[in-house]
Amino acid sequence: MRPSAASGPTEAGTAFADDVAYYLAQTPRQLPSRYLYDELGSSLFEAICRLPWYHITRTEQRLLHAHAGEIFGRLRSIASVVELGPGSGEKLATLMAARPDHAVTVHLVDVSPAALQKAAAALTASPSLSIVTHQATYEAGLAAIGRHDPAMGRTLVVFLGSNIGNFDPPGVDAFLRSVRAALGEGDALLLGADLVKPEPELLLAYDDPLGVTAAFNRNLLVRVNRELGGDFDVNAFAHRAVWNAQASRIEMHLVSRRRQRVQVRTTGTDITFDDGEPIWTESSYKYRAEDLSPMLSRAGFGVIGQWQERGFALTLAEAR
Ligand code: AVJ
Repeated sequence: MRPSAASGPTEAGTAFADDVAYYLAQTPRQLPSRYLYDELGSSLFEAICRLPWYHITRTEQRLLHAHAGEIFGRLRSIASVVELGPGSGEKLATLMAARPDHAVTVHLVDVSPAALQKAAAALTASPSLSIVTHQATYEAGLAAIGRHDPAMGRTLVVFLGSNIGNFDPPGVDAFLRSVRAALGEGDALLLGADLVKPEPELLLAYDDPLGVTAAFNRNLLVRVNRELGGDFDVNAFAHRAVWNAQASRIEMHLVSRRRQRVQVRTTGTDITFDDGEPIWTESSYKYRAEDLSPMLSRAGFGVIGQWQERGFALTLAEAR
């Protein structure tokens, strides 16, 4: 079936400008990680997923392949699957290979049109799936799906790749509650979460020897220059990944290599960076497997299955 678009962008361009103006003026200076995924950024992220030092994607793919049948077996009559942030669509394709025989509607929710297109294309190979794309934030997408298809039967929300790691702890609670609020009792959530592991392993995954993650990070400045008329000297900012053990997160920064002035025309930004001053571009939280169940139950979910491999956990939880 052809994918159809149920919702479009809402002033995406001005949101970017507003966020850049706001977050660059904070102490410490920041840029939100959701803007890493323009077309080039999405391609660079896909390259990251193939790096020998970045295990999340492959490990999760193996877990999905091995346990998809069991996952559907533990859920009764799933009529809709909603994936938040589908990326390339490969993970969902693996999961859906084990789907029940009856018709299933797949909703893909992502802010990136490039990602939606790719994911929809990866799933069109399965002729019995109806695919609906929603170019929207997770929350707006979930709300739209509720309105779009009120009598859709049981729903499985899929949130994979440790995308949850981008939320800070209060954000996780708010996010999981909003997912729960969009669901009814007996609906479910499949969550992929990367686990705490030795620091050298974590650092290699976020500062790889090929420099792909560095390119992914610095592309944010390329995007600001292109879309907002910025004059960032991209070579004058270095990629840095640090493990913040206390907060249990990897942080990505772009560190100014010298004292320098940067202007962004559209946002009226005019700032001077000190030598060594960072822009904080991403947090990637890592979990302990035993923390996931309490985190889910605070939001109204009960864990009904968990599968682990190589420092990664796939958790299936039911709305209660
Ligand atoms: C897509 C947010 C799960 O945090 O591992 C990869 C993004 N950043 N390398 C992650 C990312 C740097 C990724 N997530």
